[in-house]
Amino acid sequence: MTQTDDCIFCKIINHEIPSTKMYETENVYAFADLNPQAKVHALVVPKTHVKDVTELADKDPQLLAEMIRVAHTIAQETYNGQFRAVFNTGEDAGQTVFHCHMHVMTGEKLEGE
Ligand code: DGP
Repeated sequence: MTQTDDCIFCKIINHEIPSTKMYETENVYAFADLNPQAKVHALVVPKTHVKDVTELADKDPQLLAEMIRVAHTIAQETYNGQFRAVFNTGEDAGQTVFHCHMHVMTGEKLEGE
């Protein structure tokens, strides 16, 4: 079994598990979070399996930059271009799915920091 066989986000990217698509490029998929924390809450993921953003930054910084551009596009299409981006990195930081993902929250004026 490869690392990706039991990865829920790999299954979403491969359409083995349904999701609400918000945006897609050749290398990046974005879909609605199951448990939204804002009016618009997307998960932006690289299509290749890497466990977290630190691994992605080491292996493919251009892909990380592409994810930011996708976040900006979603925020422009759904709101005024402004958004909050969060990468939970590691169990102690609240990461529960170990396929790199960026939480992108937008669609309204957000409370907190
Ligand atoms: P994190 O705690 O940073 O690892 O966030 C994982 C997020 O993934 C969490 O906000 C809920 C979301 N999530 C988990 N499983 C699914 C799923 O099957 N579909 C969708 N759309 N989101 C999911």
